[in-house]
Amino acid sequence: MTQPGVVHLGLGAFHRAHQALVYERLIADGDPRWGVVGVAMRSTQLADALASQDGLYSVQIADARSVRWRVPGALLRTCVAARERQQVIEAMAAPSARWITLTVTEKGYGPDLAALVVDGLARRREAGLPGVTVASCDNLSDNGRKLQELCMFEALARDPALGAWIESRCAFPNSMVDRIVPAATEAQHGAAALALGVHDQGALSTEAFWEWVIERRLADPSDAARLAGAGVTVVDEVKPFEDAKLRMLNGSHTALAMIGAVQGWATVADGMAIPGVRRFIHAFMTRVAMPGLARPELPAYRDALLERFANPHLHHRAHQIASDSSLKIPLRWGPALVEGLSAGREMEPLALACAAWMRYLRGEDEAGRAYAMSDPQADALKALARQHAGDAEGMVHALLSVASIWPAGCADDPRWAPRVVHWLRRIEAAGVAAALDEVVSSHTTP
Ligand code: CS2
Repeated sequence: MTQPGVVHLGLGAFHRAHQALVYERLIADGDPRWGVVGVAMRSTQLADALASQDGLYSVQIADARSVRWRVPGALLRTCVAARERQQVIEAMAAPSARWITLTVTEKGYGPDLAALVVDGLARRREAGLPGVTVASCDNLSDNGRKLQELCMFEALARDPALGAWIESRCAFPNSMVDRIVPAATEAQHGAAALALGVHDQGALSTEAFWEWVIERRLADPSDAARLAGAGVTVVDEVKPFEDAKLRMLNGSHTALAMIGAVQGWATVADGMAIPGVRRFIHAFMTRVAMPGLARPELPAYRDALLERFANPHLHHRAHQIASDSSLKIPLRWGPALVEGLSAGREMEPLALACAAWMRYLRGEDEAGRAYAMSDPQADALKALARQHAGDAEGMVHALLSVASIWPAGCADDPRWAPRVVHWLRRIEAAGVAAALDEVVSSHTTP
């Protein structure tokens, strides 16, 4: 009988098309301890829809080579943290619980999250239960350590003994997870109905590729071999993998999202079908993201990413990726910018992407169609862009001075700000497509 061994916080599409399949594989391999209690943080609709389907949903796995469907069975039950907080705490404090995993997005890492996790851990301690592995799986660098700090801060404020228990019994590994999973759409529900003959309100679509790299820092060290057996990479140091993913995949994604929103194409695959866009992303990865990365075989990693982005089965909307860009840019572009500046590297593709972000803040594409922005700072950023409309230098200075997004000093850095001004002017004068061609052809390989 499958046991609820994992409490997963963040029941979005990503978890259900990635980790839920790994847990299912572990169960299928004969270890029943990987059943999942799926916790939606706020939204009730999906959690209830999945509950009404006994936790079952379909995943279409498609790329150029094949189209397959899976119906993972690892999700045992669902609940909603905002509605059933007590149930979440009890799930974390159940004797069967061994792991807490999280995909709560960049903006989820605040005191509320820490309070929830620490409530669960405190209950385990009171009940004399063993510690658990608490694995952040969000696109943050050093995600395990960040979560650990957040939880330790909360625990120590409550009771030093609780802090000491968490420190000695629980493990917070860093981890990098990767699989492109677009948000579910009505169209995907329709595709599932056609292929499987069922009405599935949880239907998802993803690519064949997946990767999960986790630090060897687990509450139960014997889990390392189990995870490895299911295809997870267990390593001493996640950083090379995390850096490569954040800068190459996510960094390119954010660039694509900005360019796509401004040019008005709908999905990443639509953009990748335009030769100039594909050449630009190749240049962005090669010239901006790859220098300084330590993941082995970067050119092959880049080429595989270009193929993944071009996968026509994935209807991954540019505007979905563009959401929360003010939180994503510092993680995805910031480190390459800081390192590039200190190494004196040319970073024209990044300067262009940065200018495209500024153009994106106007809120309408090149054909004059308005779009909505989903970003906690949208109003303030749009106001800044509006205030400096028609004044590229003023706009670049104002926007690069937003300290929560850009590295200190870059608004006045003569190697950076004028390059962004240049590309913003080119975008305004000639359009994004022409600017992309210019940045690609201007470069002569050293
Ligand atoms: C994307 C990611 O929406 C986004 O910001 O860049 O969700 C990306 O698809 C995943 O990290 C891929 O593993």
